[in-house]
Amino acid sequence: MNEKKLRFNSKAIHGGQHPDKAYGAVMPPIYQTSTYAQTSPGEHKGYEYSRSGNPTRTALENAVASIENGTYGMAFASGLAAIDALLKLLEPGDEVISTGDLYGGSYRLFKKMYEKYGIVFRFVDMGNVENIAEVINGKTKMIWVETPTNPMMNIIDIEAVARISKKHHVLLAVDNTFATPYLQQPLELGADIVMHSATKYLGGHSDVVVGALVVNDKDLADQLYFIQKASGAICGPMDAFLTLRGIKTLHVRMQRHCENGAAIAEYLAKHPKVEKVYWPGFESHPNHEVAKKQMSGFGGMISFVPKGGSYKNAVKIVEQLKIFTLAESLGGVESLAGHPASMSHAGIPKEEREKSGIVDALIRLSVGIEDAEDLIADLEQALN
Ligand code: P1T
Repeated sequence: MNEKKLRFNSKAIHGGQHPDKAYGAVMPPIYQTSTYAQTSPGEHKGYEYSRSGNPTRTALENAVASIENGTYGMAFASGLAAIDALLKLLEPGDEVISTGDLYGGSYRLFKKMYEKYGIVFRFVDMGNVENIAEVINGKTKMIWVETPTNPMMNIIDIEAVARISKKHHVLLAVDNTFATPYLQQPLELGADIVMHSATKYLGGHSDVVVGALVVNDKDLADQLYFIQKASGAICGPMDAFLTLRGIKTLHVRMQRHCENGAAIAEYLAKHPKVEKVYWPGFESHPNHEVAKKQMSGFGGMISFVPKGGSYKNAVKIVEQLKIFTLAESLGGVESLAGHPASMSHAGIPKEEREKSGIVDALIRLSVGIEDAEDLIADLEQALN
């Protein structure tokens, strides 16, 4: 089977997968082991210690690489552990240009952890890629793009950023958590690295915390495998198994997330008690044309501001929801609601947060795959 030729849905199920060598198990066994017998020092069947490699993790790493149309995959203990590994490619004095609006935990990792090691982060509004040219310089080593952004749903033109990164010989890394490879494949658009919080749509069932990286370049992959082994923030075998099981239904789940997302975005946009809805599927979205070009659908993430909204008012609405669960995270089969200012983005100072539109009244929805009518009825009672 020439895997590269498979279409997405087939890859989600078969990509990088082979029946287990021992008994032909169709799903890779959960190799819950730290170590592997050697017949002589250094002589073994491919695995020596589970920090450097584990067959269940390999199965997940191959699957993620396959669905991202990449060559090398690495799985980590969390999305942030994956970003942390990536940042370890850098040296003191190096600079990173990042999207201004991004997951609060990524921002916190950049500012609170890596700035003290001498890495400089420059946050720019990449809705207009020209803004990158203003800050790029000889010390820039990486461009960090999150698209759609969390939680403002801004869309960044990956191909346009890739032209800039290639011209200046800097790495382009794309956090593909919100879109997933079902909707958007950054490596095909010129990115060097794709990152995932696999905790979200890839896992899909809110039962694991896992991160992943995918690259095509062998040297870059070797450096990242070295960091993965040397720093050790690896994904365990049970979590690898669960994430792999999630990936096998990614395409069918994403289809429904997109349908329900569209229904709810349109419902909210017409609601008299709603001030503003952020969703890239609207023609009025400032980068709708870019979203149409680089994504095959608009996903299930939506943010909105209630009319006359305040912190108190937003909190009251999310407390009233019955089917949407008020919780951190996103991308599972069940619908979740969040209040970015006090939850996912509390790690960003209020002033910075508000510059990118994360006002106190903003509510973020991760639309699940329940019946859209039930979700709409739930929003209706909460808004009223
Ligand atoms: O939670 P973790 O698996 O470590 O992934 C971090 C991360 C990275 N990138 C994006 C775009 C994310 O949304 C996240 C995690 N986000 C949440 C927990 C949240 O509620 O937004």
